[in-house]
Amino acid sequence: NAVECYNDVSIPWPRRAKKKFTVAVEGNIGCGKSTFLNYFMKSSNTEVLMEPVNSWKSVQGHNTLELMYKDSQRWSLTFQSYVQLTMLQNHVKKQRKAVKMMERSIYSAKYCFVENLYKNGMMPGVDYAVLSEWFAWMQKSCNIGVDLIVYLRATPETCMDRIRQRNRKEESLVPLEYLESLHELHEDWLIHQTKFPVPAPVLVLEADKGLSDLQLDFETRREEILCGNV
Ligand code: DCP
Repeated sequence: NAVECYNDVSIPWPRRAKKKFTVAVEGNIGCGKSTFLNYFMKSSNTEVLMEPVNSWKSVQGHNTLELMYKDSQRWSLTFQSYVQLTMLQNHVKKQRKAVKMMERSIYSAKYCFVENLYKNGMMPGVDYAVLSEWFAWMQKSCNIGVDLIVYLRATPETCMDRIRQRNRKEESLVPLEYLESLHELHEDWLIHQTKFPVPAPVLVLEADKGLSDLQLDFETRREEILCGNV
């Protein structure tokens, strides 16, 4: 199958590259996913699906991201159900190139973000139950497979600095504790692998580094990232 073929280094690269491969790029808010994706966007065999954050800010004129941060009890379900829809659209989107790279996935939306909101009392139990039912159904019924997860692992403090620097108005209300809680959920899911199923092998990149050092890592690990030889 496609994954085995990508892992089989005895097959010459151009032939391996003809098989389809999906990479999900995960990590906390502000960890540098966009930088990573912009870097790999230059590879001719790779198509990049950036997170549809702009569409979340304008759903028929409604800024659902802002609503969620302003009153999470009221608007988390609205926001996260729209995130789930746009993620699903990206998962099932027809892949034209050998490698499809996605910013986040339907998995981190559920296992990290929805879980965080619920566990910290920002999402009512009934909303969590409805999202969970949808998620379980989509897992059974839709093609949401991922072949590799790249985890950009940064400390919550680094993420906070980067969020402040980029100054996205909706995120002015994000406290450090929110990032700490999200960090723990990413760690539980992708490093300790105790809490939720991990849908693919995980490649970890330490993302506290400065941009030029990080780009060196991107280059060194390029073959693993694009071929799945973790
Ligand atoms: N978000 C959320 N729930 C999700 C997905 C995202 O609440 N299921 C929020 C968190 C951020 C915003 O949406 O406020 C953008 O999320 P990302 O962390 O995915 O994207 P960034 O642009 O912050 O990524 P990076 O800085 O790593 O490039």
